[in-house]
Amino acid sequence: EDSSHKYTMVTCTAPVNIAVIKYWGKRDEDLILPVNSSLSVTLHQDQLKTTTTVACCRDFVEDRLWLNGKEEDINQPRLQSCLREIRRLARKRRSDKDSTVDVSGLSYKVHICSNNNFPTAAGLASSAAGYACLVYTLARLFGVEGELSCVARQGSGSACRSMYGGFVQWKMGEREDGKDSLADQVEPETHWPELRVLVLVVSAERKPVGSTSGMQTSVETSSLLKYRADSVVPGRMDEMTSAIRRKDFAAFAELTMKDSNQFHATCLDTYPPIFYLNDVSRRVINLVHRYNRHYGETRVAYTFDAGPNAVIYTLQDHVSEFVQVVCHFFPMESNRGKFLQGLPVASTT
Ligand code: 2P0
Repeated sequence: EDSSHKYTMVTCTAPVNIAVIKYWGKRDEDLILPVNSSLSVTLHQDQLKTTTTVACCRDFVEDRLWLNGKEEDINQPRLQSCLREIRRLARKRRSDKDSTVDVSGLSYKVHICSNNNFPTAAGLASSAAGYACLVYTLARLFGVEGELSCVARQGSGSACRSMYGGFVQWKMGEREDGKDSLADQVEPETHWPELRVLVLVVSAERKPVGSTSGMQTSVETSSLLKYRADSVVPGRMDEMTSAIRRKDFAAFAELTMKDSNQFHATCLDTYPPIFYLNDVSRRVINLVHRYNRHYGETRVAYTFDAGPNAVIYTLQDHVSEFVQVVCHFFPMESNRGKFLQGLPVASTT
């Protein structure tokens, strides 16, 4: 039998995470070190996710990558960082363990195939799930275990948070080498089973200003961003952690909305300004506040990332009513019966 054609293949999935305390701004562009800590909720595995298959084979002549079926440039620096880091950890582990172990497989080239079940680059955290999945899958293929959020972070900042389920914080860290800029779980996915996430797809188009260049301009030009990072986020991280631990929805929701609003305010304070929200986004914001005011309590929260799509946090009991309200105020044909694997998705364009 010709053994040269043998290949090893691993497939993994990683879910999207939606930040409730936003990451915006880096203090180190290469290592991807943030100017503030952030906190997010990782969605359930079978909702918005990336699926990645990595194969390695002695016959492969170069590393290659396909994203949603289309071949992409493998020489992107962040992709190279992740590949290099995982291979380095794999070598280290094998040489620590048993120097006689065959390490030839480590020099094999890999073919990576990655698919999202949601629109890429529409502000739906596709790079977070993508890099988390890539790093995790490569680690499985090469037999690497342990702390990997540090590697995922070097692919995309928000990716480090998708390495864990449930409620996850990314601690900004203090070190220059980034070794303490890691994600860790605040509470597991089982902690707050009534919590629900709704994604209102306002637009599935690519965003005009990418997160990486957007936050770079914000760091350079926005004094509000500096104020936010130094004086607002540290307190909010503590308050948010406490609200989550207590399962205090009103406190969680209010902090989430305020932090989203401050993030978009820093975008507006950036020069030239960055606009991620559109008229539909703003109508959703008003609708949420009117809905909460109607009940005299905070039942629903919105949050927006680097795009116009609204992410809604609410509790199980209020999902169907709020979906009805959204469908009433956004009466589009495409809204009807459009559910993404149990996750209600209201498409408004
Ligand atoms: C977040 N966002 O905390 C924030 C809120 C967008 C708005 O993390 O340059 O794609 O790859 O580190 O992680 C988007 O930024 O940026 C992001 P890079 P990333 O989810």
